[in-house]
Amino acid sequence: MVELSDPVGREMILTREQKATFWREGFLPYPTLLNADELAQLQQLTEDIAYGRVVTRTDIKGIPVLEKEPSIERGEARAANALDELRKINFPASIHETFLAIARSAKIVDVIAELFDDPDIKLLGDQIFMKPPGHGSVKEYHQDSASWPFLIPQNQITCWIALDAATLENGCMRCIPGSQTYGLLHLKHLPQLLTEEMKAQEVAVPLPAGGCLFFHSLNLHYSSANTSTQRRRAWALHYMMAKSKDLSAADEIHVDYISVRGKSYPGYV
Ligand SMILES: O=C(O)CCC(=O)C(=O)O
Repeated sequence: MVELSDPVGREMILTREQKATFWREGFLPYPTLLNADELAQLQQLTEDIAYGRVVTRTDIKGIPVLEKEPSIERGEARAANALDELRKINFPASIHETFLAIARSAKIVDVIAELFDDPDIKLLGDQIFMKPPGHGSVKEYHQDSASWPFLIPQNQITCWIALDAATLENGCMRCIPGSQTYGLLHLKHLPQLLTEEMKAQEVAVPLPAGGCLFFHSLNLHYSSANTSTQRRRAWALHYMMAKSKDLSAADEIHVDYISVRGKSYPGYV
């Protein structure tokens, strides 16, 4: 159902129910985002980057663009190919124009603007979690805001796009509904919070390739190790309102923020 009451007077993409679900649960599955061409292009690009056919920078502000799986790095696992050695490709939108074009596309940023009720949006960073078959490692429970404690308000939204089908076996996302209302938690307090009772509330979000999950930066989420034979790549794009403040100190490195919709404001990000 299409709603007609967007603040800027255009048709809304999300239903009122979807928007309410996002703010109540802290996440919203959105099973069709990329079309087959976009998906094929992005899958190919991850291969081209891994095999060195597309030459990228080795780092951005000292943060490496390519990160290997720890077990590969330690020589404890062997990957069948260069693609499946990788744990992450950092900052795709800052290293390749195809990623940047999709990061800026209306089909994503209009949804983000609707969720924020704000037309002015910036990309604060992005990464591809590669989760290779067999040795793709766990991503422990965390809140994304813990990586950006210098941003105020702590109100960011990630669009997590499945570049392969994400299943229970290969490490789909798992979220704790409502946990975005807890505020920013210290990592050392998570073991006390994450009791069996709490973990029983976890919602697994399998997605088809090309689908996405929008989630709030304070929502607790997790992905298991990939114990299957199927690769699970996913591109996480982190967005914020252009009227956010950046209090980062010199040792808090981040990429240059990219305006993806609407205006920028002096004194803000
Ligand atoms: O893709 C994953 O396995 C983890 C993603 C994640 O934790 C994030 O995007 O914050």
